[in-house]
Amino acid sequence: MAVWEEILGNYYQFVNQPVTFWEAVTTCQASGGKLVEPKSVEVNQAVAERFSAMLGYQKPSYWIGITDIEHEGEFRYVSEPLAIQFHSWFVQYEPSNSDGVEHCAHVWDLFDLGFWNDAICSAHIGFVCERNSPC
Ligand SMILES: [Ca+2]
Ligand SMILES: [Ca+2]
Repeated sequence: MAVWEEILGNYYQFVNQPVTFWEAVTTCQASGGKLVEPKSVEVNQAVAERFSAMLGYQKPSYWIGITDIEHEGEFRYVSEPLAIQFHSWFVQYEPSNSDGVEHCAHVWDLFDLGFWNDAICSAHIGFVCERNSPC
């Protein structure tokens, strides 16, 4: 796995390999972190910008650790059963729960950098892991 990079006091791994949402969750846990849970506009944008820079300033698509799999429309963090404190849904259009099957959140390269969509959890995209210490 890639090195842990410091951003605003936490540490992140950027993985540009297509996996499902739950594969991303377990891979981050196995490396001692969690799937990234952006809790401020500053962190959300800084993480998106760093991943974009890694990709030569293309926009990335990647899972974030937020799901409404238990109760439709109630988005919670994967790591703790709390309603999300911050969101960056693409305004007025997302979360759409399209076809009734979109329960996993991601940053989508279709949108301006850093905006979120809800997608089907079995889609394959990259992911970002987060933890609060470098090792
Ligand atoms: Ca949903
Ligand atoms: Ca959607």
